[in-house]
Amino acid sequence: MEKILVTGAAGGVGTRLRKLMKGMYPSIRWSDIRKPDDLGTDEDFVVADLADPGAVERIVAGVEGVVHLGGYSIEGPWETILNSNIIGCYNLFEAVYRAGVKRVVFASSNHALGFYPRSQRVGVNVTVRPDSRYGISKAFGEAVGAFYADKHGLRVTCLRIGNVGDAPLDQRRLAIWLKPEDLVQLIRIGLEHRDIHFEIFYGASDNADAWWDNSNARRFGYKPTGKADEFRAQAMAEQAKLPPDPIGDRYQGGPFCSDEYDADRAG
Ligand code: 15L
Repeated sequence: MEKILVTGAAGGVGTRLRKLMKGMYPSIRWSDIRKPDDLGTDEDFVVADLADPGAVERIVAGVEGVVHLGGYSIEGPWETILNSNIIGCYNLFEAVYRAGVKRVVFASSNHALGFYPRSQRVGVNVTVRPDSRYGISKAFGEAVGAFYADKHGLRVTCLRIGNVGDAPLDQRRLAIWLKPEDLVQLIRIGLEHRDIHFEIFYGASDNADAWWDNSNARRFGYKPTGKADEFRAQAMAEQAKLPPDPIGDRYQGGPFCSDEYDADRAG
C-alpha cells in the first residue's frame, strides 16, 4: 500500500490513529466533515461530507486502500444516521469501486449485535441484532461491504469495534475493550493480508471477559497485546458509580439497548 485514505480523521478514534499510524504508509490522506483541531502542518487532510457523492469521489481518487471510520459514532436521529452512516457509507463504497481502489477496512461496531445477551458467546457467523439506529447503520455497512466484495472483487474487512480507549471504562468495557495499538494491527491485516476477500473481525483486545469468538482475526495473524483484566479494579470502581440498568446490563450493547426500550410494555 503506497497511498491510503482514512475517513473520520477528526473523531476520537481517528485522532488516535493519526498519531499511531504516522509514517506507516508512504502517503496517508485524512478526511472528515470538519478539520481536526490538532491538525499538523505535515498532514494531508481534505474536508468532505460523505453524504455528497462528488466530495467522496474526490477523496478516494488515487488511493489504494481506505479505512472508513467516518460517520456518526453513537445513536442519533434517523436523519443524521441516514445521511452520515447509510448514504455516506454507500457513497464511499460506490466511489471506491468506481475509482478502482483495492481494499476497504470498514469500522463496524459491536452495536450491530448489541441485543445478544452477555451470556452468549458470538462468532462472526451470526445474524445481526442491532441495538439502535446506529447499530442498524453498521449492519448495513457490513452488507454493503459484502456486496462490493462478492460482486466487484473489492477486498473488504469489517471490524466490529468494541470500545477503543486507554483502558476499559466499566464492566461492559472489560469484555469489549480495544487497545488502540491492537486496532492498528487489525487495520493493517485488512489493508495488507494477501488472503482477504470479505472478512469480519471483532475489534477487541485479549480480554478475559470476552463475549466474542475472535478466532477469525487470529487466523489472519492478529495477536492482541491489550488485556482488559489488568484494569479490572478501576473498571469495577467506575461501574459501581453507575445506576442499575436491568436491560442494558443484560445485553452486550449496554445502554444502547435500554435507550428507548419499550419491548416489555409492547408485549
Ligand atoms: C461504539 O460503537 C461507539 O462508536 C462508541 O462511542 C462507544 O459507544 C462504543 O461503541 C461502546 O460500545 O462502548
